[in-house]
Amino acid sequence: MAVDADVPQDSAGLGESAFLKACRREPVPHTPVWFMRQAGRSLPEYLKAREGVAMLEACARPDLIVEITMQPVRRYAVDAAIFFSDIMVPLRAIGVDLDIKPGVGPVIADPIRDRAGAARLRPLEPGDVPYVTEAVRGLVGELGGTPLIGFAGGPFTLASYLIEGGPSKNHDRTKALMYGEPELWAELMERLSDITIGFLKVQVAAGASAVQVFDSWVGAVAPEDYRASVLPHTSRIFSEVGSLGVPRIHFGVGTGELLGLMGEAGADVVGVDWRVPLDEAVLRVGPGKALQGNLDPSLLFAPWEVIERRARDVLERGRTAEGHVFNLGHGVLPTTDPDKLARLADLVHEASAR
Ligand code: 1CP
Repeated sequence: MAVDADVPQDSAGLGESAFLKACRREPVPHTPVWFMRQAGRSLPEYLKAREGVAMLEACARPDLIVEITMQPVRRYAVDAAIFFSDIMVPLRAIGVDLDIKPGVGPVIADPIRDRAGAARLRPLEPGDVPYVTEAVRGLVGELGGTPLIGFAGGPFTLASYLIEGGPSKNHDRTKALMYGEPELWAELMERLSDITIGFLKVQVAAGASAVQVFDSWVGAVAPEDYRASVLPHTSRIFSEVGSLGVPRIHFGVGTGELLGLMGEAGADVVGVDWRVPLDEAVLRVGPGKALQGNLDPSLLFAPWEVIERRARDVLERGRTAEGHVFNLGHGVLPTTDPDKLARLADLVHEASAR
């Protein structure tokens, strides 16, 4: 049979992975599991790899990206790897003056609050992030049959860092701009969406098997404002990324009241934090979607019996979804014991084996 040069050959058997099958709502041998922020400060080997290397510098070094992405895959029986980078990396790559400060997070030198600021946000080209392409290619070779998830920030969350100038509790300047200057807001969201689309395309072109959009802080917005001021942009992101043919995951924190709208945005999988039980989330998101989640990350500090009981409950409720990817409801907290995560990944596999 002739081989179409444009169709990637799946020699590693990725199409058979439980993670990709669950994203596509196909039958799985067991519920797949991975952990948001599975690489990072909870791992001693991560702290060692990062010694004397600033966060943004690490994100620009293919050798470190590959090593740090692989660390949790070596430790845990996870069904997917997540590319080690940060949502701010593409913004830095197009020239925004920002840093990721230890113990703080992203800090912007000159916050963006007007037209001239927005105009600085040009689209991302593959040539802006050659280290991402190189690292993804290297990872795909090392990972074999384990899929690699590429990711980018959602437009509201990126806008919040750029407008506030750093991490924010209430996102008040961001929402003031959204309410008060709708045209400038729309322009900002357009430009950030283009950057997100560009960053996801680079990762998929280099071999990532799925993508996740982290609109982590969008839960700060009321449903009617989400519909008017965020959804059109997120919908465009998922529509443009849809042509790449990989599953698309959409995640935010505190989004219980937005789950239906997030379902409408067009991703294949909707991430759910720990505040809404998965069987209730199924009803809110609506048909035709897989769900990802949703054990409270703080549960990892409870005795094992409690973790086990709650993880089994998540699996049970997840059975009502058309597809379920087990995860935490948000990222692994830095003081989490890695041995508990290892045990949790094993438990998910054992307890869900079909
Ligand atoms: O020095 C360090 O170790 C810095 C800590 C750190 C790490 C390990 C930051 C700074 N970013 C990251 C990596 C990272 N960031 C990953 C890959 C790791 C993995 O999942 O295995 C991912 C997916 C992100 C994405 C990210 N960055 C998000 C969305 C995910 C989420 O947790 O909601 C957000 C909001 C950021 C911003 C950011 N970068 C770093 C921090 C501490 C923060 C949050 C700051 C805040 O509270 O606002």
